Amino acid sequence: MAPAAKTPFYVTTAIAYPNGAPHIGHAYEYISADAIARFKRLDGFDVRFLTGTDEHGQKMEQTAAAEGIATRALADRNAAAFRELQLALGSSFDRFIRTTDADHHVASQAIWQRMADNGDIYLDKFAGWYSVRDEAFYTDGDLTVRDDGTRVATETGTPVEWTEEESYFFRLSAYQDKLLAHYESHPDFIGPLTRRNEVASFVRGGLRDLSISRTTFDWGVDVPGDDAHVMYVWVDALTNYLTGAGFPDDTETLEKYWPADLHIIGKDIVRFHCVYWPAFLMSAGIALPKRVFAHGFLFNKGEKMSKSVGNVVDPYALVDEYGLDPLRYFLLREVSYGQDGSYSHDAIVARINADLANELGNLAQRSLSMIGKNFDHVVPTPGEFTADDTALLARADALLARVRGEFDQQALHLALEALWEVLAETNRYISAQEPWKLAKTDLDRTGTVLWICAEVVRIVAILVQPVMPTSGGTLLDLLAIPVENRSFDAIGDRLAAGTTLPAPSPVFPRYDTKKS
Ligand code: ME8
Repeated sequence: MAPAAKTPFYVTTAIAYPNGAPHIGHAYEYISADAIARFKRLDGFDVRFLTGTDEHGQKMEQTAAAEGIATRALADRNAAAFRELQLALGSSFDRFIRTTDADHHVASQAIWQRMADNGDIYLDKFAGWYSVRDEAFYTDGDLTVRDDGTRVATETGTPVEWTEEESYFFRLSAYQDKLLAHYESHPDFIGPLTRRNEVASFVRGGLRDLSISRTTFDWGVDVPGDDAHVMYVWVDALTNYLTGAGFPDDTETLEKYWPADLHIIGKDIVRFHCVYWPAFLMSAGIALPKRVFAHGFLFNKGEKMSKSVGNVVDPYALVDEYGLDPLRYFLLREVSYGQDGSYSHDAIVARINADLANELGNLAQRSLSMIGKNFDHVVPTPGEFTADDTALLARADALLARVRGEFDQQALHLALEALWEVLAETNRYISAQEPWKLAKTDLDRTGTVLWICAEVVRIVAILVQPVMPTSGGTLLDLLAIPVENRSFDAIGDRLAAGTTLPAPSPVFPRYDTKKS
């Protein structure tokens, strides 16, 4: 029988503005989305993972002008930096899309044309406030007037400028009821719940038509049939998710991966993804993504990162200092995914030493070196199980379902918590069983205890791979698990007695605090 086709799973990140260097907030988003993509692959899905850069708009044009270089040159330089960072973070993306890619222009014009054909686009005059930093329009009610008379967007603190120009408008106002009905009938469309409630109450407050083209600059996608206009950057930016799934012409890819299963974004761009994007898609007659999940913001010791405060941390510096897998683990374990979180040297070191070096590293090292010493590096055959043995194994066996459930809700921190609860239990077990003493009196029982510990390490190592791909793999190497037996469908295969193991070496060194 031919193997059943895998179920597709299409996951995306936001595409970053490459007007500057990537920062730790971007790194956080990439690491979390990558963990989800890897999890789904290991769980048997046909994953497509899209990420990239959002290169059009006034902000890019102004930044390039300030640097005295061509906008294209700025985009090329920084898009490369974003791509490189992802590779350095171990991101397993399938495509790095740049909105300057030719197929993306085709896709953006195609969705525009469909919205126009549906009667949702009209030409009028725009007069209002625009924030270049946010690439967003604001009404008077969204603004705060400073003492010096300048206006800033209240939510983001960015300056706005008065703009008057001919513009195409999208009939967003016509979608209020349809959007509310969609949120109602698809309770999982927006996560976490707090974001869903915020969006719904914003939409209930009424929607104004949206200006979707500009004439005062030309760094963007041309509006079909009217070269005097380029699209508002968010129209083309959001469309990247469709381009990445083959829209409009690669129908085979499109049928497979669209609608997207999950858009991972930060909390500041929820409105664009949960109001504008679904309205554009409804207008164009295209299915809506199944879920949009907004993660929180990352702060440096509780403070917002900013160039003026001088606390912007280069993600490469963190990787160099702590190692990639420990950094990935820290960010996903320490911060409740969906909420804001903070990082600091002390918090990272605490996690490295307590969770990685002690709970996981020590357990593996102790069990494997005792197998080395007492069983000549050959996995012992377990004897009859006691009630404690059976209970511990049952907890480890229940992990896959539990961790899968948490990943399906994007509760990445709870998935890791579940793994570490079982590790803590296993450490209590090994302390209680005292195999180092048993080895002097009862080698059979010693073998059973060590087999159980090694078996728990195997299960946890398989499940931790999405978060720590390299270290998870090293642990599985130490257990001599063949590469083809490292996906989740192999979790139920027990550790094979009689297998010869390589000499163990520590996978998670302690962070030496004296070093810093
Ligand atoms: O918003 N902590 O690009 P961007 C966590 N081009 N996440 C953060 C963060 C922080 N301190 N700062 C930013 C854009 N982010 C648009 C997206 S999508 C069609 C277009 C997140 O470079 C932010 O929330 O400003 C967003 O998800 C991503 O980084 C890119 O932000």
